[in-house]
Amino acid sequence: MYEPTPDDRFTFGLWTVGWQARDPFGDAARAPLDPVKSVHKLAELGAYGVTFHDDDLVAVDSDRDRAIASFRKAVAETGLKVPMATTNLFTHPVFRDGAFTSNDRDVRRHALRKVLRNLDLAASLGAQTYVCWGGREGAESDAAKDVRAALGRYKEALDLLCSYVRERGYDLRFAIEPKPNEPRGDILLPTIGHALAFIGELEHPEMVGLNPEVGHEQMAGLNFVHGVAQSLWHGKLFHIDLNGQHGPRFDQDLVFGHGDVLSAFFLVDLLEHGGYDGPRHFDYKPARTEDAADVWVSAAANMRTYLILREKARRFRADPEVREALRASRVDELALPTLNRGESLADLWDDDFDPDAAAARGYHFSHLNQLALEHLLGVRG
Ligand code: DIG
Ligand code: MN
Ligand code: MN
Repeated sequence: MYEPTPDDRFTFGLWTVGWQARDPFGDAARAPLDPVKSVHKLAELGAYGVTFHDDDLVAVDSDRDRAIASFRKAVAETGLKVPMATTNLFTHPVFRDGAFTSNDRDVRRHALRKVLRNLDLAASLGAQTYVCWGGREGAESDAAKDVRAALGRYKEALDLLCSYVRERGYDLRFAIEPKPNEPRGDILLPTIGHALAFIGELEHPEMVGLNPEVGHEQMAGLNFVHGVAQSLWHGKLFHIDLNGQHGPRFDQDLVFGHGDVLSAFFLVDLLEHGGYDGPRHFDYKPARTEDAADVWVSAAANMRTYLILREKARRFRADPEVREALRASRVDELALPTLNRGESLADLWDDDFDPDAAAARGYHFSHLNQLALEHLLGVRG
């Protein structure tokens, strides 16, 4: 019942299963993983597609043409899609003060060249979304970065990249991925809200949306489901990074559902019933404790957990007692405009409203939330 198929549209970044578990306190715990092997293993597990940074595919100093040819061959053999691509603008020390917003103009020009080159490859592989995670765009001290100028450079970069895609006629849209901190002390465009405001200032805002990541909003102590709902409300949920996180701390990139599982349940409920038809993309890290074989156990766990939560959300929505509880909590009434059709503000004064009587009306949310929890815990539905 919970066996993934390509119809479920699960995708993985090459950098996830390929993570060698190197961290600030320890050397690599796993050997490098050939992208070709990842493509075949993910296909075996039932994935729909694979995504990549330029450097995941073409390791520095490797034979670019050969690496790309073997990746194309593996993707063709397995039938995996490549819905998204992105650029590594964070590993090489040249980006230590950022890429698009480095104080060093030569670095900013180098970053643009690196993205332009990978946009061509992404388009040739059929990608439709190009993610921009500005992990190094930020600062550790306020004196070091003129944030207004940095945002100007960020806008300049996105505007140039959008005009390049338009000139080339690529079927590509950009998705900004917010994150509050790590690796920089403070990253620019730290949350969904900041990124949405920024997009509104661009030359081609219709070409730029969001790639929110579960753990990144939760690192900032924010409600990820609310952030995704607002992204949907703006029509800006172009892509999504699914993983797990235990609240405000370092970026854990846990298997999906292995952090705040109640939030994961409501996230799946929103994605499945809220109008998002994009890939269900996992951007997670197999724990450093896992050996090479268990990397695939963790990859499968992401998809299985999503499918289990999808079925629980379906049963939650179909449960007559839940439907009655939603009505009792007047959740559906929020969809009613506050003014009736044809009414004007003057009509407001005709209300016969007793604030004390209204204040006495309960909302019955405890019962509703307990029903959700019981569906999640498997004692209902
Ligand atoms: C980290 O959450 C970032 C990078 O892995 C990548 O640039 C992006 C793509 O999903 N997520
Ligand atoms: Mn992350
Ligand atoms: Mn991510």
